[in-house]
Amino acid sequence: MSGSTPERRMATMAAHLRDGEETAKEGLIVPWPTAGVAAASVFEHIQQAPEDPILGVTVAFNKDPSPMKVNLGVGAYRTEEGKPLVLNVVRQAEERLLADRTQNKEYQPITGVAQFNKLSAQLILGANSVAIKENRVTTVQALSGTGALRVGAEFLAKHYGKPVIYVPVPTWGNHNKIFPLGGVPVKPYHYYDPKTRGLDYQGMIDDLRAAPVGAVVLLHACAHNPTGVDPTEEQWEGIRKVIRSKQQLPFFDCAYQGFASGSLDTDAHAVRSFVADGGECLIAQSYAKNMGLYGERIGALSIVCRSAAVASRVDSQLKLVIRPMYSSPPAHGALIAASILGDRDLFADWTVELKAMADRIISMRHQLYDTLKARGTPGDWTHILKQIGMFTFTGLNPEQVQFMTREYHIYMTLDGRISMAGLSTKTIPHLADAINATVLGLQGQS
Ligand code: PGU
Repeated sequence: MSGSTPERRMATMAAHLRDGEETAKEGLIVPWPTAGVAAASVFEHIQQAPEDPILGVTVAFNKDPSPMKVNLGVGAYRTEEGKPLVLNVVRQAEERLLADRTQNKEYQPITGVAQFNKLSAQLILGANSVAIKENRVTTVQALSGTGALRVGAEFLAKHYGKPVIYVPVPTWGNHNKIFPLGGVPVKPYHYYDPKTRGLDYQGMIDDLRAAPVGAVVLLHACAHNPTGVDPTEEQWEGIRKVIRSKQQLPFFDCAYQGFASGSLDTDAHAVRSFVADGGECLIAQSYAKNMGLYGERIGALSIVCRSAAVASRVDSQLKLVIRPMYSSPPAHGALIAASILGDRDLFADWTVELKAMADRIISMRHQLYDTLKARGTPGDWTHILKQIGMFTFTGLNPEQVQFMTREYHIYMTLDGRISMAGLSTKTIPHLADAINATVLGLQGQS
């Protein structure tokens, strides 16, 4: 009893403190991690990972001190001067946002900026879309195209009975990683025919017919990456019929709306034809390329459903996918995109700037083709003219690519893809020299 007087308690505390000091002095408390045990990192076993096949090209490019180097790896638009481009409409939208003192930095809802979602669905499906009018479309803001695909994958893994996705061969390499990590295994379907450097339409149709009923099918909405080969409208019709007859679920990856033809509506044709038949589909949209908002990470995932009631339930479940992944998306890119999409004048100016980017890419195709012809480079290079969108799938093999990088400081992905948007009138002769040399020099060795 007497032990609990305030004096005694103070004395006991002081003794504890002294004990602690003594213990430290005697070296019994030793700062971690030098305490007797081996000082190896708990991460010692970790292997150096390889660079990303696409983004790693930029890493290698940045390290090269050569003044003649050209980066044709990443699909990012460059001006004639080889500089990244910030669209005028984006600058204007940002100025408006900056001047608007009602803007704050609050959290966005889990599904993002509502106005942005509404306008994104309209952009891809059309302002008069019946599905939108019937409230059958649910749209969530996403971390650009990649984020939209990832959220879509996890949603399918959780809620769709046939979580397997068929992807074209070849396809954007990240598809093969995003879907399995999101819980949806990937299977291939024939797409590109190296012999014709065009679409293997029959191979594709046969594979889709052989794929299970209900399988998910990944389709590049336009400007197929990496091949630049798209089905014709007639072929899309054939593809649509097979997919619908087998009750398969189309998942459109739409990263290049406006870049293929220069027209937003023309490039939305395939998606709209699938929505017009009343069936369901998923659509991943990106504003990286068509608004040049690469680093803002702004995109959207839309799921077109049979009824408004289903769409509303789907929306509620998408929130449960997003909340534990990143809680809610960043506001800035969505506000820029919504300002442009929602303003008649900015929208009109955007279409002009977008067309100018698409036209410059097309003119690069002609210039490269003409320059190779003028050099007398062996081979048929008409695919440079025929393929569309940001990329040309040259047909050059990995040894030829490595030769061009080593000898000419031209950086591109090993599959022989070049980003036409990275070329300029100044750099085309250099690229043509490199292609000419590699075709002449290494011919017969591959
Ligand atoms: N889908 C396709 C078909 C793409 O080509 C890309 C970008 C994306 C989605 C993802 O774009 P977001 O930036 O997430 O909206 N592909 C480019 C960019 C570099 C990369 O690999 O991410 C490319 O060079 O292939």
